[in-house]
Amino acid sequence: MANRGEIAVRVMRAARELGIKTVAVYSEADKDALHVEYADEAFPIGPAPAALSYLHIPNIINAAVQTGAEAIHPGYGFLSENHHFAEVCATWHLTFIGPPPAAIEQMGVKAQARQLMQRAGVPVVPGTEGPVTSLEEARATADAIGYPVMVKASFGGGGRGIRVVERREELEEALERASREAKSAFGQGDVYLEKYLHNPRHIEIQVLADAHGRIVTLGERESSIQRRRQKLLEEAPSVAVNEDLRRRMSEAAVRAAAAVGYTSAGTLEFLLDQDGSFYFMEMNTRIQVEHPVTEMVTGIDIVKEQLCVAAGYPLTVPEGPVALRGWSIECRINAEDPAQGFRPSPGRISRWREPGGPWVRVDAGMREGLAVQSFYDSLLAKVVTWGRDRAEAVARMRRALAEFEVEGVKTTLDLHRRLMEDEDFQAGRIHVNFLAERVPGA
Ligand code: MV4
Repeated sequence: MANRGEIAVRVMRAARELGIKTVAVYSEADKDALHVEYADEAFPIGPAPAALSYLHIPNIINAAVQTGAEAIHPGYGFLSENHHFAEVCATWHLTFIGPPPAAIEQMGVKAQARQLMQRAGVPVVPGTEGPVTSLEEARATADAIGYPVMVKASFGGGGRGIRVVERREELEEALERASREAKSAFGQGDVYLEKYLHNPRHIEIQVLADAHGRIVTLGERESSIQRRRQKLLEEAPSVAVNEDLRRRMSEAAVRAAAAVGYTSAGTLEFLLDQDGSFYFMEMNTRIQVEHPVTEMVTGIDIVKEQLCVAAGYPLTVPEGPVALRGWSIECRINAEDPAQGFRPSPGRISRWREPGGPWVRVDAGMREGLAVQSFYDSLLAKVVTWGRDRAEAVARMRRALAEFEVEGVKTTLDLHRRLMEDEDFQAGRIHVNFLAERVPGA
């Protein structure tokens, strides 16, 4: 398991259910961590900084070779979307539990992915075909689609290298600055144009594909509650998606996966406009943090499917459309201080009491007495609830959040408690700028 925290424990739980032995890797800072304790075996991979441990490919490969591991699960973040790492695993006859390296590479460059999707018949936001080649082309495209337009870095993603251009006279300067920023941030200055969508929703489709040609979709998740492209709360299904829209988005997701010869779990991220149009944003070629809400409404263990597919077995998902039942919500409990612009809040956990009871799942990587490291991302745990409908899932989340006690670090717990009381949230009236409108600095 080439990762740490809650996802490492979660993946090893699936492995254990399948009778697969597990090896945890850990940096010096994580020697007392939960995932180390949970594994059948643990192997040190270096000092605290991620670059010298969880991102250091030779140490990860060495841990696998020394322990006789047959396969590596990358989790999310770290090396999970590094196609070079997937190739190195293959070189060392280690099965990479994820998609083929080529699929990771093709979806990694945003502008290239966009072109690929257009050819696969997946709707993309109207804009330039590929990177902007001249000011004239940019002007012509912007005039055709209408202002405001968005300038995006080809090698960007996750919200970096993006700017909105309200009027024609601002275009030239915006292009120059966006390209300069992209060059310094991503080493590549290519930018492309898109029509700006006002307050869209972030809707994503979970895909599972095996090596025997089968691609299935597991419905949608809505991840609109974000700040600076960091998701905070996700749910499945979405109030904005009906049967017909779900079918059309799922069919587009299958075409996208087929276009890159996808296998394992993957997610197509779309922007859903207020008029019901949807557009490809990016494809995540990894298991996502928010996968549990899909598991709750489908009864499918996505990680177990990944393990089966990686071992060459067909998907165990039954034939036919996957039935969705009830509603599920996930709240990410991060060691951040929303009152201080979500600044990371490291420290020692002096009190940790998780919620429980009917239809409450807590995927945690922390426990009382452990220190929250500033070396890694701030996610401590995910609280996931299921209800027969959205109102019950919200009420259950309200009760679970009230039970959850964390002391020693500031967390997003209170923010989620406030969200459960928010009338617009309760009515499902959410979009990607929802949090920015309510929390200063979000
Ligand atoms: C957009 C958009 C509106 N119109 N593109 C932000 C990160 C990048 N991956 C895509 N993002 C957006 N692209 C067009 N043409 C609004 C956003 C956006 C957003 C998208 C998904 C989730 C959260 C977001 C927060 C702010 C803006």
